[in-house]
Amino acid sequence: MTDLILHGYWRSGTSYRTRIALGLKGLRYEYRAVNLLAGEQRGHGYRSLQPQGLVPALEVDGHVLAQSPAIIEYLEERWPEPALLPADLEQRAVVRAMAAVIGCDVHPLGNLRILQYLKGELDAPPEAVKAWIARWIGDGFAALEVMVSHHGGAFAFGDEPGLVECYLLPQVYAAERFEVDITPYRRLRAVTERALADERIAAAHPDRQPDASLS
Ligand SMILES: N[C@@H](CCC(=O)N[C@@H](CS)C(=O)NCC(=O)O)C(=O)O
Repeated sequence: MTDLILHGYWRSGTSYRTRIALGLKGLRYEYRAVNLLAGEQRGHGYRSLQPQGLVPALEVDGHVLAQSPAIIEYLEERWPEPALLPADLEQRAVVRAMAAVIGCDVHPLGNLRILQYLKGELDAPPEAVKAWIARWIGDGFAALEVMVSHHGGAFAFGDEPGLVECYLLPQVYAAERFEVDITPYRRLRAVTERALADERIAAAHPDRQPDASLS
């Protein structure tokens, strides 16, 4: 029996995406909350696990894995079934590209430390920060909506939930949290709703985490 410990934070998009991947794989894990608002991620204890001071980190049989894309790829390679990626090589590249729209080009721009920098060091007013968040989510979602129209079925790619849902759902959650209008993205909303009806995915939702009361 593999010993898995996930260090994460309920509202963190990268923790949420890792929880979805673990859930889709049917893997049980111990959850250890890192309170980002209290700055626990920057403390010596957590940094000794993840030198960047970012969640998530996954301990697997005593090995510490960092960076959610690397963690999710590890899960896919170690536990190939059920698969998060399609078997076909070109299709795998498409799925990775769809995930990267969020993982590389949207999520990093709305991260806690980026927003803290805009508000603090650049003294950006709240409406400017809100516009910043909406701008990058809007750009990414508009592109992903097109990609889903090309490759989607019941889910973002084909008819089963997989890697794209791991990335998409947390970003939709963040968009709603920051009051970004997502009504134009009909397909993304439909995929999200369908995915949340799957208990393996629903159990990963921020509101269902033990640290959900921390704000
Ligand atoms: N590329 C990293 C990003 C991790 C990341 O940005 N984590 C955020 C939460 S979603 C975090 O720990 N933020 C803490 C901070 O900004 O101080 C990954 O995918 O794991």
